[in-house]
Amino acid sequence: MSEQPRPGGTVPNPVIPGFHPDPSVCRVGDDYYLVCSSFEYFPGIPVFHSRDLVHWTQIGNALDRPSQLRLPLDSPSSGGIYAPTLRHHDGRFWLIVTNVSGDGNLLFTATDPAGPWSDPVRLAGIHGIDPDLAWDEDGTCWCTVAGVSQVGIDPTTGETLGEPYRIWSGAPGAIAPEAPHLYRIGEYWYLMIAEGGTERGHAVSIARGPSPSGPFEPCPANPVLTHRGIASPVQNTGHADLVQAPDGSWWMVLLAVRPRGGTPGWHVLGRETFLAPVEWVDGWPVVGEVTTELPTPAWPLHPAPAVPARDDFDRTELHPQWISPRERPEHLCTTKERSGWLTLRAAGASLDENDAVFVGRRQQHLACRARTLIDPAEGRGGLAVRLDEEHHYEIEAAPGEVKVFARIGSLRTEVAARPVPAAAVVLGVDITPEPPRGPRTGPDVLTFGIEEPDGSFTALGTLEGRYLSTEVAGGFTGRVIGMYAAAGTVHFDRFDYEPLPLP
Ligand code: 6LW
Repeated sequence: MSEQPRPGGTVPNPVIPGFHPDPSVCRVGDDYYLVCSSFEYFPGIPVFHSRDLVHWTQIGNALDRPSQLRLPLDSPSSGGIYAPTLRHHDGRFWLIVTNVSGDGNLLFTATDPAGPWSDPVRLAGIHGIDPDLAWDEDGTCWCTVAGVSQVGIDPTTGETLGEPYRIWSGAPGAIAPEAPHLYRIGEYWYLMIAEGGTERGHAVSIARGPSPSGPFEPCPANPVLTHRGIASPVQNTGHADLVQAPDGSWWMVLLAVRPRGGTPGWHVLGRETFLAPVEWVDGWPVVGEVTTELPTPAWPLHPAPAVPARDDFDRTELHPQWISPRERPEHLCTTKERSGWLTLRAAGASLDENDAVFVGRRQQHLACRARTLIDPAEGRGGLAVRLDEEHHYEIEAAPGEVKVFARIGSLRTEVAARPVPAAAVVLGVDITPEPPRGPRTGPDVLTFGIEEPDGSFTALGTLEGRYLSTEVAGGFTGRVIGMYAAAGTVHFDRFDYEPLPLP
């Protein structure tokens, strides 16, 4: 289905909402592909497809086998998979990424970006994060990492062809020169990086030179993008990649956050993928405004088929949106045991544990609601909003009882308890903006409750959203909403996720 562009209209930005940071993009013909970081979650590296740069459909996860993604039980949340680069070269897709929880830099290839992706080639000689791949005119493959340093590699064996050396470090004194991407554009090689750290000081800078290794001359207008100190609903802009559309126009994908509330502002959806137009002036990129709306591009739009609000668990394979911390063995998580239901079997005793059995999807809207029908006859489990092991809220069902729990840092507390008939029960959460109450207003509130047989919602406990924000919890991810097992075996008949209107 295609839609004619609306001249002068806008489309929503972020183009991929929710915890989808460190975007890397490439185009093959009329098709764009994009990947993001996935940290402690399995499967890893969501892969998206688009025909218009605006509407993106998740077509898989690049790392969907344990042989590709090892996340040991003791690996911390916000460890794991950082900052992939996706490129198309020589008829193949190439994906290079760091697993900071043990395996280091890894290279994967595929002929179809939806998968299957190869097993990893290890790059034992490359030690930085945020690896980039670029091929020069002679066919040499250059790997550039945060710092910023570079070395030639043999991408088929992972061997380094020499010693890595420093090529540019961005603004003198700036922290965290990272996220390098190298491009041949016109007569120059361009090296684009992020700097200033992934928080409010985040920025994108660029330099150019005569060869992939420089010497590099910084852009006089650096940083070419930053929202430091700028009044905008979109903050932390950085970690970007460039792509050219078939009509010759240039575009940037980047990460940014949407903080809300009073001071200091809290963001709860993690770092999201935004799109911005780019013009070239005197051989340097000038980035258009990054805000919550984007001028409609000058080509027909191809709206992606919406992910249905309800997952009935009627297919034997889970939709690629579903992710789990560290691993998801079939004996603990399956749709094959009870037809039309997701069955979870407890390992860890609660979401505080690294081996907790949890299957969730990213929260992608500032206001939304989730419902799930759980049969707890053989165990205990529920519906949770998770940031990490130390920051999560949940509503939990056991036969005849429902409880609401909050874990904030080292504190764990039971918020509410209520007897219910010993039968399947619909658990729910409504996430809505916190009503204004001055400078300390938080981002949102989460109301947990149960759906009664007549469809009405009985609230059992309301909790402040700020404690499930990155500004409180730290780390690199965002909220994930889903189902878990805490004891025995629990079955889920369906999961509903719907955006709610913002006031
Ligand atoms: C990533 C780095 C960054 O490796 O955060 O914002 C790190 N940029 O480039 C984790 O996403």
